[in-house]
Amino acid sequence: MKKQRNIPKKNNKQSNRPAQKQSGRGTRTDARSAKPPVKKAAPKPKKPKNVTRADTPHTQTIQWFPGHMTKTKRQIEKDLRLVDAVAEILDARIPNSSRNPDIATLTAGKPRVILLNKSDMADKRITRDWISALSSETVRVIPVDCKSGRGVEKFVPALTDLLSDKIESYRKKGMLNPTMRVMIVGIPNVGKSTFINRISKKNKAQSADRPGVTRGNQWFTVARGFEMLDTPGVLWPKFDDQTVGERLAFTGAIKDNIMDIELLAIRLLDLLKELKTPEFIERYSLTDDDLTLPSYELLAVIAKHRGMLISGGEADTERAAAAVLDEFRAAKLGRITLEFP
Ligand SMILES: Nc1nc2c(ncn2[C@@H]2O[C@H](COP(=O)(O)OP(=O)(O)OP(=O)(O)O)[C@@H](O)[C@H]2O)c(=O)[nH]1
Ligand SMILES: [Mg+2]
Repeated sequence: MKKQRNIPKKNNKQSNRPAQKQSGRGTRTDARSAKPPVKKAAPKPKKPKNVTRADTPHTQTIQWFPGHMTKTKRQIEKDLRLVDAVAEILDARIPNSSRNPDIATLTAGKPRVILLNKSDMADKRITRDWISALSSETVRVIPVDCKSGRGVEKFVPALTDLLSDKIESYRKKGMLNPTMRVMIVGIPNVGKSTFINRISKKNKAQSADRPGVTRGNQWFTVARGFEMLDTPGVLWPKFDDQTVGERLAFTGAIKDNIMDIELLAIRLLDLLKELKTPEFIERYSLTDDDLTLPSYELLAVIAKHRGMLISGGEADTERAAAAVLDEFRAAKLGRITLEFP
């Protein structure tokens, strides 16, 4: 019978407990000097008044590595000894940027299945190229669409094949039906919990369309002989290449409210203008001339075409920015892959 259960209580408790303060109680001599300085949350970047987007650079530094991600990394490291394999979920639209280098290193010794998720929103041909590029003797690559379930059925056979030697050695030791444990890892919002729900045909793992939903490691029995560990999405402390941060932001792996959404949409429009997908052109009723405009002007055109205006009839570019991002994330502007192998 399929059921949900928690891992050895000790681990689970640790993963849900708020991080303990290293206050050094007993050794502290001066309470004031020992107190860490109160950190104010960084204010959301705002467009300065009387300065137009034409005058300002259109890039922003994107970084999102809250404390719970450090905690998750530690927990992943701890739980690795309990698992036989790792399923790394990548976003098929950005297979390179959605690969967390820290987690890849951390889990390097384990047999691995890579799931190229959200393949329903990616370019089919480029996904095929990625499958060839990422596959190897010890790594199986499967394109999946966890929203509809397409491709998910290939996971258990691929894993069984990958772990055949291990399963055989368990059987030789007298374990006729050994349980294989798999850790699911990936960046925030990539579809880890949705995958678990799909494969178990139950809706026990909490999922939603925003990054940072899962907050602790949790075990699920998903199929005969398989248990899976859902983990919270993890990023890394610094993106050396800011295009990586941007692509993660475009696809919804980074919390929107820490970014300037208008700047982000302008950068996305830089790409969409080049790609010129029919869906993009038709959806915003764009002319050839519109496509030659600087992206901050194009955003205003889109706002006007959509009737998004503020008092005085000016374009509401902030609303338009949110719409462009939402619609890109829902593949309403076409099946777009941003990275090639
Ligand atoms: N179109 C599409 N949407 C998907 C797919 N897989 C997941 N989603 C959606 O992506 C969103 C995020 O899914 P989750 O399963 O919560 O993602 P997660 O990786 O568990 O996220 P965190 O727990 O925040 O790290 C949800 O709205 C899902 O419906 C897919 O293959 N295609
Ligand atoms: Mg989740």
